[in-house]
Order: sequence, then C-alpha cells, then structure tokens
Amino acid sequence: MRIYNTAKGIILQTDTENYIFQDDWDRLINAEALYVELDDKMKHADRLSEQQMVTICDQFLLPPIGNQEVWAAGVTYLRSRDARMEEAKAAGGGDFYDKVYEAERPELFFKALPHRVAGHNGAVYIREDSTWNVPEPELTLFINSAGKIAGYTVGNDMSSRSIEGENPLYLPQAKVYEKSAALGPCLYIPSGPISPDTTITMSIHRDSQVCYKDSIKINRMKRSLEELADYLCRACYFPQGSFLMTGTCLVPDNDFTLREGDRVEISIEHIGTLINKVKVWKPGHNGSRIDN
Ligand code: DO4
Ligand code: MG
Repeated sequence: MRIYNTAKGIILQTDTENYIFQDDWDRLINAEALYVELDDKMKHADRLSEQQMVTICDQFLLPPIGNQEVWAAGVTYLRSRDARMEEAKAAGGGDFYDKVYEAERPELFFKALPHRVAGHNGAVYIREDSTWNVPEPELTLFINSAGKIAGYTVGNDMSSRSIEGENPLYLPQAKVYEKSAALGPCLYIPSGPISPDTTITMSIHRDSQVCYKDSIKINRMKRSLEELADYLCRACYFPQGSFLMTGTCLVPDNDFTLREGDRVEISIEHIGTLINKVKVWKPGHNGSRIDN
C-alpha cells in the first residue's frame, strides 16, 4: 500500500483502488500496526477515481513528512566510497571514507528539519558558494517512534561535492541548507520488508536532453537497513519517528555538476518517482530566498 499526504486528506493507494480519509499524519504513520490499520481504513474511506486522485495529487500533494527529523547514512555503497575518496584526496581526507566503509559503526548525519524538505515537483537548491553539486538518490526509511522500519520513500540528499571535498569537517555545510533534501511522492507501506531486489534509477534532464541516467539494486548496499535504523535509534528517541536516507549508490562522473533548470527524476520500484527542479539559493537580507 502507498499513502500520500495531501492538503485534502490522506490518500491510500492499493494496486487497484484509491481511497481518501482524514487523519493526523504523525499519529497514523506511528501506529503500532500500520499495515493492519490501513487495511481497516479502506473499509470506511471514500473511494477516489483515478482522475480524482491525479487532480488532488497535482494540486495538493505535500511531502510525506510531518514533524520528523531527517537523518542520512553515508558511504554505504562502494561507488560512494570511491567517489568521496577521490574528491577528498587533495585535502588529505580520502582515508576517512575507506575507514568508515569498513568500520562496524556507520556514518550517520543530521540532514533536515521538515521545513527544509522539498516534496514531489518542488524545487531543490544548490548553494551559490558551491562549484560542484550533485543529487544523491537514496532509499529512505521511515522509522517509527518504537524504532521499527514502518515505511519507505524516495529521497534526494542534495550535496556540494566541492565543499565536502575541501575538508570532511565541512560536511554539514555541504549537506544542510535550504531545500537540500527532497522526499516523496508517497510513503510505501508493505506487509513485510522491502525486497533487496528493488531497483533505484536516477535521470537528470537538461534542455530536453537526458544528461545522466543509471540504475542499481539496493542489494549492493554494504549494510542492512535494520543495522542503520538500529544505530540511529541507539541514543536518540524520536517521539514522532524519523526519516533515514540510506546512502547513495549512483554518482555522476566527476565532470558533472548540476545547473539551475535541471530536472532530477528518482524512481524506486514499488514506491514511485520523485521529480524536482533545481534552483540556486540566493539569500536575501532577511535570509529568505529572492526568486529571479
Ligand atoms: O560522507 C559523506 C556523505 C556520504 C553520503 O551522503 C552518501 O554516501 O550518500
Ligand atoms: Mg547521501
């Protein structure tokens, strides 16, 4: 089942039907037996036609997040380790990435509060003071307040490779800024864990051309999803649950950097496609963005 957070209510989608009902997003997604509760909701919810579903999602779709923190795991795939080692070599920081890839403890970092998260069809930003920018397509876990993986969504961990490569201690500035995280379009709630055979695909579109496209299966990850969730919840309690991006496995070649106007599309089997337009963040005198 998939649930969509919209300004008109919560849409529940099965393989054949769409329903809408009213509920509190944070309460619902933290329900002890979410799959069973959604199954029950279907009996009382209003049915939507395919056309109604499309219309509501076009106009009223919100990111699938309420009051949760967003965290991210790093260097969970070999491709990410290699890319970071290269970008940090000149600054002498390359070894850190190899060490964390092999270590028992994973790299986990704070990524965003809900107001910095873009949803499906929203804008993601690159920093004006960064010269090398990439999207990072990541399977993202919803971990409920009991510390259990209860759902999955598509995530984009927008990153500045120039700032991160200059010094590993600049990681928070490379990773945390306005709308540097995107989540959506929905939360996928299967009856059991997501299949390790699941494929992630990312394409980047510029001037009506596809300038990057690649896919990989999540079974190429070095760590298990449960291991990442366990580390996150070891010394942090999340009363409303949390989102955890699980690391990138697709990295464009080193001569690629995002530009304003690019469109990033990330698809994960079973979940759907998250689409975001890229913009450059230009802070105004009061800290808000000046749109050109
Ligand atoms: O260590 C830096 C960040 C790594 C990351 O975001 C990733 O591997 O996805
Ligand atoms: Mg990442």
